Amino acid sequence: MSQNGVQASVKKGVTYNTILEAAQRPTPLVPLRKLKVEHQLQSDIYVKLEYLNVAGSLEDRTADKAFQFAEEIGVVRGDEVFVTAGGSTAISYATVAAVKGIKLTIYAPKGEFALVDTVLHTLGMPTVELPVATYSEARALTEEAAQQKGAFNLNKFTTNAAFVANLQKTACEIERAVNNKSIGKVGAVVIPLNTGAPAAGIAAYYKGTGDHGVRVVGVTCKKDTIPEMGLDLKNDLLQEYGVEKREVDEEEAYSFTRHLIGTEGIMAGPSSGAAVLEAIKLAKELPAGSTIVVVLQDGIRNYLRHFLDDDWIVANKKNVVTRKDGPQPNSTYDPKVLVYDPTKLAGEWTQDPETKAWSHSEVEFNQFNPERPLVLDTVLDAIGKTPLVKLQHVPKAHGVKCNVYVKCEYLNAGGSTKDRIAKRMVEIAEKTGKPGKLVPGVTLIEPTSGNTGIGLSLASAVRGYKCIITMPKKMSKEKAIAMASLGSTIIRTPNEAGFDSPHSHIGVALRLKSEIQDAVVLDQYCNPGNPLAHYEQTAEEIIYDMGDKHIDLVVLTAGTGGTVTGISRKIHERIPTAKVVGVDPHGSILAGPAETDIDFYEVEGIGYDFLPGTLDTSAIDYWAKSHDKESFLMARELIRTEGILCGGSSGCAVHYALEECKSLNLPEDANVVVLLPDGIRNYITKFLDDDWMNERHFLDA
Ligand code: P1T
Repeated sequence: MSQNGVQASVKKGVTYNTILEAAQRPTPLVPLRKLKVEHQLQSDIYVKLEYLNVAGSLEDRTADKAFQFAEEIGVVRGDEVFVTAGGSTAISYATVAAVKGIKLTIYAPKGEFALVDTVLHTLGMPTVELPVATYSEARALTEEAAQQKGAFNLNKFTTNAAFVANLQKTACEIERAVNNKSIGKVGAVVIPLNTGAPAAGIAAYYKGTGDHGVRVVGVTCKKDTIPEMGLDLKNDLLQEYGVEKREVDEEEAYSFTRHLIGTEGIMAGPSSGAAVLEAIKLAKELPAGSTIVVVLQDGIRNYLRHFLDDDWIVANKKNVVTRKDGPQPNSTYDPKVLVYDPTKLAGEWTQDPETKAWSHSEVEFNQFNPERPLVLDTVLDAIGKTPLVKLQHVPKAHGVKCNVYVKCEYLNAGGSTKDRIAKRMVEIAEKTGKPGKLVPGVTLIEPTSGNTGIGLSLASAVRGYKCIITMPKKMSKEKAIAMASLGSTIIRTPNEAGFDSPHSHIGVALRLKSEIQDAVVLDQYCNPGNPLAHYEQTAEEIIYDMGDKHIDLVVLTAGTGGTVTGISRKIHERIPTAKVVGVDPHGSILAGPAETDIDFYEVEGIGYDFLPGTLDTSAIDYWAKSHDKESFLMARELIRTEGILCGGSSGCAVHYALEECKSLNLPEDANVVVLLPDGIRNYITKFLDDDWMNERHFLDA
C-alpha cells in the first residue's frame, strides 16, 4: 500500500532506455489567462509547449521519424548521413543522430546556423554552410555531396517525416488532451510555418477523421526575417491539405513574444510568439466559446543573444521597446540589515521514530501525485515529472558496469530543478504568509546563482508579482536574459564578496528589502519549501519511476543543499540500504571542515562559502569533491554521446557518480540514480564554446 492507501501496484512509473524514448511523452497544453483578459477574448487559446521536447522543439518529432524511416531501409549505427537543416531543426536532427550513433553532416543555406552553431558543434555533428540563400538550392547541393561521398541523404524523408509525425503525434495529442479534459472542441490549430509539412500533417489528421470544422492556420513572416519561419515553404502541400496562411510583421512578432513571456511565463521563440499573435486575432473572428490550440515551435534557448537581448535589438535597430532599469540598492549601507543567519532553516523538521517519515513544524506536506495531465492550469504545472533515462554509452566508456539512470531536470518549465523550489516557496508563502505575505503588487527579491531566479521569475510572471534577482557576476548572461525576459530586474554582484558582505548577492537582496515597500525575500537558503519540494516530489518521482528496480546509490550536487537534503531524507526513509552522495566543488566548504579553502570555480549553482540552513549534512552518507574540468568534459560527453543536453553541474554529478561506481566496484545489476539539475540553455557562450574552454585549459589533454 502507498501512503494514501491506494494499492501501490495499480500504476508504476517508467524509466527510458534513451532520451529519444522519453521524447515520446506528450507535451502539455496550457491556457493563456492574462492575454485572454487583456484582449477581452470570448474564446480560449491553449498553447502546446513543444519547447519541452528533449532537444527543445517540435522538430524533435520529425527528426525521430525521419531516422526511423531511414532505419527501415537499412541505415545503421556508424553510417554516414547528410541532411539539409538549420536552426532548431538542425539541433533536433543532431540530437537524434548523437543518440543513434549516426555520423550526420548538416548542410544549410547561409546564416541558418548562426544561432545554433555552438550547440551543433558540441553535439559533434559537422556543419556545412553553403553559399546559397534558399533551402531548395541547399537541398540540391546536399544531394550532390551525398552522391559524391556515398552518404545517405536523409532529405528523402524529412518532409514525409514531418507530415507523418505531426499527423500521428501532434494532432492526436491535441485531440487526446481535448477529450480528457473536455475543454471544448478545437475550432482552430495555429502553427508557425517553415516548410509547412507539420501544419499539413495536422490538417490531414482532421481531414482524415472527416472533421472539416477544424481550421488549420499556418503563420509566416512578411519578409522571411524571423528565424524558423517561411524560408522553406512548400506551398503545394499547404494547398493540398487546406492550410490557411497568415503573415506577421517581424518587429511586431518580437515585441509580442517578449510580452507573452513576461505576462504568461510561456518561454517561447519568436515564430511561436508570432503564431500566438495571430491566434489572438483569429479568436476575435471565431464564434464566442471557440477553442484555439497554438503549437509552439521552439523556446527561448536559441534567442537569448537575439531578439530577447536588448543589445541585439539596439545593434540591429529593431523597433522593439527595450527594458527599463529596475530599482538599484542605495549606496548607503546599514549594517543592521545583515542581522540575518542564512545557516538556519526556518522551523523544525522532525522524524517519526516508527515510520521514519518526516514532518515540518510550519508546513503541511503535499501528497505525491505521479500523473502528468495533458492540459495544465498554468505553465507552473509543467514543473516536475521529469524523465529518468538510462545511460547507454557513458558508463561503459568509463569502465562502469552497473546501470546509471539520470533524471533530466532541464525538462522542467523554466529549465532547471530549481523551478520546483521556486514554485513551492511561492505556494507556501501564499498559503501561510511565511516568510512574508504575498499580495498582488508585492516584490519578490531573491539572491541566486540564477536557476532559482529563473524559477521565481517564472512564478512571478504567472502569479503577478514583481521580481528582483541578485546574482553574482560569474553566472551566465543567458540566465540574466532569461530572467529579464520573464519581467525581472537583475542586479549583478561581485564574485569575491563573501556571503555576509553587504555587497554579496545575499547582502544586496537584504539591502533592497529594507528599501522597498512590500518586498519579500523567500530566501532559498532558509526556506523549508526548498528541501521539502525535493522530499515530497523529486524523490518520490525517482522511487516511483524506478518501480521494482532497487536503488543502490543516488548522486546529487549541492548548492543550497535543498536537493540533496530533501531527496536523501526520502530515500533513506523508504530504501534504507541506499546510499546518498553529495558532490561539492573544490573551493567550497559544504563537504566539511577538511576542505576550508574558499576559492573560485566555474561550475555554476553548486558549492558555497557558508553552510546554508537548507543543507542537513547529517542526511548525506558521504561527499565527493569535484573539479571544473572533469565536470564540463563529462557534460559535453553526455551531450555528444547520449543526446542529453545538460549543464555543467550535471556533468559534475555524473563524473563523480562514475568515480563512485568504480571505487565501490558496483556490480552489473546495481542501480545508480543521478540528478541533472539544468541544461545547455544557460551555458551556450560558456562551456559549450571551445574558445571559453580553451581559455581555461579545460580541453588540454
Ligand atoms: O541548491 P541545490 O538544491 O543544492 O542545487 C544545486 C544546484 C546544482 N546545479 C545547478 C545548475 C544549480 O543551479 C543548483 C542550485 N542553484 C541555486 C542555488 C540557484 O540559486 O539557482
